[in-house]
Amino acid sequence: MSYFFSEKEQQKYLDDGFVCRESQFSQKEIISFRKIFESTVKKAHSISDTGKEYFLDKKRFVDIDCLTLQYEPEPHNQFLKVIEPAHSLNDGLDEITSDRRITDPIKSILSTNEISLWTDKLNLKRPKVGSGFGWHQDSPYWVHDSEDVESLPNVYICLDNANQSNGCFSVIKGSHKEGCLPGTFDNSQLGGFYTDKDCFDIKDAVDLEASEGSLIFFNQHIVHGSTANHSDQERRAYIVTYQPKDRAMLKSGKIKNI
Ligand SMILES: O=C(O)CCC(=O)C(=O)O
Repeated sequence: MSYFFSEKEQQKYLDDGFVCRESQFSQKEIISFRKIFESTVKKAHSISDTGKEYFLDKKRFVDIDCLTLQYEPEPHNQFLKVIEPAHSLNDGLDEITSDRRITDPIKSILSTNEISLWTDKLNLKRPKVGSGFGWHQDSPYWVHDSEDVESLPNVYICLDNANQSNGCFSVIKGSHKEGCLPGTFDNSQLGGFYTDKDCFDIKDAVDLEASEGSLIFFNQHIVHGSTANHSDQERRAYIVTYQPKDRAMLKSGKIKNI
């Protein structure tokens, strides 16, 4: 069985900057993924005290070697928001990052049969406390570390049903075509990483409501974000970014061929 993009999907990815494939994993697989996700979160909490804590725009971060833990803003700053790179805490994630339902479409996007990992993150967005992600592109975060920012496609793996009330993933359709866009200038520390609102049309926003086990493949230049989780439902996601084989990963500089 192979899962490469059809010509239609390939064209949609080029035109829109994203492709969604609904319900790619069984209920049994989703339950197993969630167990891996939660055991990774537990591990992150257990080592958090050993790291170096710092604050950017009042947001709390902890670095432990190559790992970065990002916490929710106050008053919820004991809740984790993002763990990156997550695989460094749990080998169980390798089962997911090497699954052909994920890697075949990535190979279609990169037009190569051999790929490696760039980075991977667990986004927790817990019920009632999970904050949103402002409109941004990933490429400006990576452009100084990657020699080839054009070759860093992402996949967003839905671990829960995602809709507007729990803060589903949203994209600005077609915004990937402009490459790296200017950031905002608001004198904050992280403002430069949020995309200047004059550089895209909010009318092109698409809320990607998707069921658990769905996969959203998206371009590293697409403007994306999501709102807070106001519901009592989980909205967990695992986002993995790939590149052609034999290339160093973002944080560790090591190579992890898939
Ligand atoms: O999890 C989300 O809804 C958005 C995540 C995101 O924008 C990111 O990790 O770059």
